[in-house]
Amino acid sequence: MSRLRRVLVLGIVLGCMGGGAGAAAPGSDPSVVPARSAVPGPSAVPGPSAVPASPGAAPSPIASASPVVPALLSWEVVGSIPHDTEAWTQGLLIDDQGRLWESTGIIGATSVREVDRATGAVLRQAPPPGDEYGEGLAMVDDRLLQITWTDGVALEWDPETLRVTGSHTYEGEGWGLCDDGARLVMTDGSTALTFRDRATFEVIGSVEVTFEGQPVPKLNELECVEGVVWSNVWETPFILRIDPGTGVVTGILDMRELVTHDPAIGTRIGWLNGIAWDPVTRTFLVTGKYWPTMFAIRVPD
Ligand SMILES: [Ca+2]
Repeated sequence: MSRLRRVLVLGIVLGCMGGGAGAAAPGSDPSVVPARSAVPGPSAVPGPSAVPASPGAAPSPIASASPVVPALLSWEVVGSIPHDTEAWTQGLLIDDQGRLWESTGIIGATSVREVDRATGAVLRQAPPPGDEYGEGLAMVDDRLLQITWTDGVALEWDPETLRVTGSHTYEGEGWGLCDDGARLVMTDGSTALTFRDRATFEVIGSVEVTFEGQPVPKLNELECVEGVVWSNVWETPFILRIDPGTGVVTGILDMRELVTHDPAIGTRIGWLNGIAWDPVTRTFLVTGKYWPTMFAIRVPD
């Protein structure tokens, strides 16, 4: 295994398991601060320093079978727009009318908002009906569906009025959500992609996601693109390309360069979250929690 591949494997499979989803920033009070609002410093970003000097010191991430080796995907920045640095980004999508939608989290700061694709300005936004903690967002036909972290409710929003018009309940946590046109794909902080009925939100299946044979925890914001699922991984600067039929990670976008691209990124938090696919330009729009910038990214086929 090359040095770079070892960095990525450790970062994805091992490094991101180290802090725990409930790890709070030093000095913070986890009883007060929501666990996922913890703000780790930039030094926590997995990097070359995470590689043990001695190869023998590293736990072997290789499974006994012959796992698929994910491709290290190339990417380039082809544009950027400002991003609201008060937005704890949980969901990002571009609908079939070309509108950009974002879901933000944190109790009291949760919203569903339409964002101007040219300027990054928030055009419209609305809070949830209660103190829900917003998470992933999907456009299902003519409604926006926003899941919540531990509230056990998926809110249905009318995108024209930005009013909540219905809801579904579910067991467990809600993290990321996308609609592949036939079913919803959801994450809950575990290693699973859960598939749900688009109309009833009932569970219709699931698959465990593996990176070189190892389960990947903390799968986060999602994007369904042409039969493939792209996923952020909480507390990492990586995006995974997942085959939803097998759960196998087939590719990885190493976006550490983006985290350090703008000095403002990382002053509050460096973690990447938010992926929106634009089928017209065939580019992704990506950002992070509290990031000052959204980047348009082209990933060659
Ligand atoms: Ca998305």
